[in-house]
Amino acid sequence: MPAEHHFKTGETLPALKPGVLRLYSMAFCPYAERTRLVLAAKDIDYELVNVNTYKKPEWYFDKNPDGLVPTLELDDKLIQESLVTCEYLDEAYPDTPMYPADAYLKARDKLFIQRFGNSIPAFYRSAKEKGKNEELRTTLLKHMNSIEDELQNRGTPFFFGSSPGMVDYAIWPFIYRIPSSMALGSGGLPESLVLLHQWIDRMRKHEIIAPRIMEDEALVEFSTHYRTPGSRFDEIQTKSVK
Ligand SMILES: N[C@@H](CCC(=O)N[C@@H](CS)C(=O)NCC(=O)O)C(=O)O
Repeated sequence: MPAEHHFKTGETLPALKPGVLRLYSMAFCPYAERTRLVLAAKDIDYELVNVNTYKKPEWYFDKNPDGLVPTLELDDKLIQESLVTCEYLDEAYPDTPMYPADAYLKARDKLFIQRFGNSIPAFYRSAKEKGKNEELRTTLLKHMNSIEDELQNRGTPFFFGSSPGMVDYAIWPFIYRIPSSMALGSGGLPESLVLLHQWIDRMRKHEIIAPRIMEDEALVEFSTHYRTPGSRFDEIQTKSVK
């Protein structure tokens, strides 16, 4: 995919087309990637509008008062927060379900995603220190160990079973950024997390994931310049597809 345009301060909001689902995203955002993956897995047609999250267009706060991506828009409906957008899509487009039908198993999946979410601040903080903060690294490793245990308990190729589901898509964008972000230092994920490594290999090869993986070089280039006047939203060529 060529470099993507990101709307920034001063640029006009593109007109919304009636009945067409729109996703406000940002090419390098792992949260928005959750929504993009669920859209792809469910083969839902949508219009992609990327937002420059460093120099946000004024109109974006009408779409999301927190100014965060992702946001979904359909006619007069606006849905924010990555996990809420994913759940909305799962209910509004019930083909290719992302959760088990059983209410208890579904609750278990949601709890797992919620607990994973607790590790995200440690992920970002550890990445900022290139994995050199031992306490953060230990916290993050504890979360990775609990993922390994969950894979062991489930005994399935993906968390959802024989194909990826909500748990897989919700955690993947963060897991595959571990090496490029250096959140676990230069050693990365310990080899002892055998099932997690196997899951990563399976995910990398999966038809929905494979064409949408953001290359490490692109992620590193983006994060090196993010939140600086030299932010590179529109300049980085990526191979990933919508
Ligand atoms: N809890 C939000 C977090 C989304 C988020 O932090 N997105 C980042 C981009 S990766 C963002 O929009 N940052 C803009 C800002 O912090 O102002 C969600 O799950 O959607």
